[in-house]
Amino acid sequence: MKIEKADVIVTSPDRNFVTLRLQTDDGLTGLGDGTLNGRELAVVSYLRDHVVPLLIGRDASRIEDTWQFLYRGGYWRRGPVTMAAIAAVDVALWDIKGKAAGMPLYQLLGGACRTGLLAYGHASGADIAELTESIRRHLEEGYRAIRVQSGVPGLHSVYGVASSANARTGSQAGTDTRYDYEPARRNDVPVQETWDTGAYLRHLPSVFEAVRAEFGAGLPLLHDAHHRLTPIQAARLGKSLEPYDLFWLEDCTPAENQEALRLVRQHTTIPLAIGEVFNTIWDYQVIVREQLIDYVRSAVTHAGGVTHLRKILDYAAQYQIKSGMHGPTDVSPVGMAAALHLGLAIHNFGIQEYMPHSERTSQVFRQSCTFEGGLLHPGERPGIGVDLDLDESGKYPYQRAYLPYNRLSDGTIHDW
Ligand code: GCO
Ligand code: MG
Repeated sequence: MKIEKADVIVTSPDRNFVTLRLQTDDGLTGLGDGTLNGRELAVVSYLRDHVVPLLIGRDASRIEDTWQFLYRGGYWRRGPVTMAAIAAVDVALWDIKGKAAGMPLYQLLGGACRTGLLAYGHASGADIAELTESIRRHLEEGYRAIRVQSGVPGLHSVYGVASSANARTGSQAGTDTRYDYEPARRNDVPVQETWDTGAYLRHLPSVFEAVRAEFGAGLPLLHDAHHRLTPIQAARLGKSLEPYDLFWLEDCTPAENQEALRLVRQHTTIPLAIGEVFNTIWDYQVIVREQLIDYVRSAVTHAGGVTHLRKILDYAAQYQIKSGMHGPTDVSPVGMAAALHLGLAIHNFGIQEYMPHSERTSQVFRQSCTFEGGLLHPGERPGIGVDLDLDESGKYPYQRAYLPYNRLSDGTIHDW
């Protein structure tokens, strides 16, 4: 089973996706996601110029060996571009192995540990009334856990609050009013936004107070602070949200300083989720060993594929830390499918972020996953269960798109 052909496909059905398609001499194909939002073409070049030439002729069944070859053999380790490229190869090889075995990937990983994966959806609102409406719609669609992001008085736009009112409250994938939660307006040059941490910290507890009053004590609620806080600010936020019993507080500080979380932990019992921008097990070394987090946020796509993320999650399992894989629409349907297979097979699954892809995206990537009763399932097709329609993908050329960035009122650039 030798790799005979490797194509890197860039398509933009509403947003950019980078997909590696491997083909073996016995006619099997495998897909892997290497999408890195806003830096997509760096992964394309890494794959096309430096990885694809090494793949041709390799034994497609040797997944671990190929992973080690690309990671150790490349000299330059880690980093989002490298690890997204390795992830694309890894997932494509798992897809091929599943097809060769005639089994869905989760069976190769040990079989299902549960019937489906609890998913959280993204509610948001410029104010409490809009937010309430958005949460209600998500509940109607079957979500059993909800991420809550709110506008802040005095700030024009806030990360995580969908940019159009339609998108915030009209939901349902596949309709024009689809909730494209993309937290921020993507643009061919980064849009500048204004940020005020004090206003945010003062406002947020009242949002959760209102949501709990409306929806009761039992609904799992999550929140993403998107790396904006200092350790002591994060500690304060955690304490002030404790009465509202959050499922997690995500990315409270820019966590490349892993030690910052010691300080946060000293002050609050709020569960912490970290790691969507991490890409290797080394990024988790301190925070897992010292039990400074409760959920691992890495996506298969950004953390070296199924092979590497499984190792991170097995390490985390020793400390009762669970998965909370990143799943915004910038993870492609291929990356999402891989995540669902992994989530089904590991014991320490926690929750899965879920934001349905657009109708156009789903025409390019034919998916077999289902979302029923609040639970995701990857389906039973051999491999990861996603097909790429090459004719459709060819209709949507790459479009440069950047996330926005923040400045404080005095002009200082702030963390994302
Ligand atoms: C999330 C993330 C995303 C990121 C986006 C950046 O928790 O879903 O924070 O919204 O901002 O994936 O590419
Ligand atoms: Mg996040």
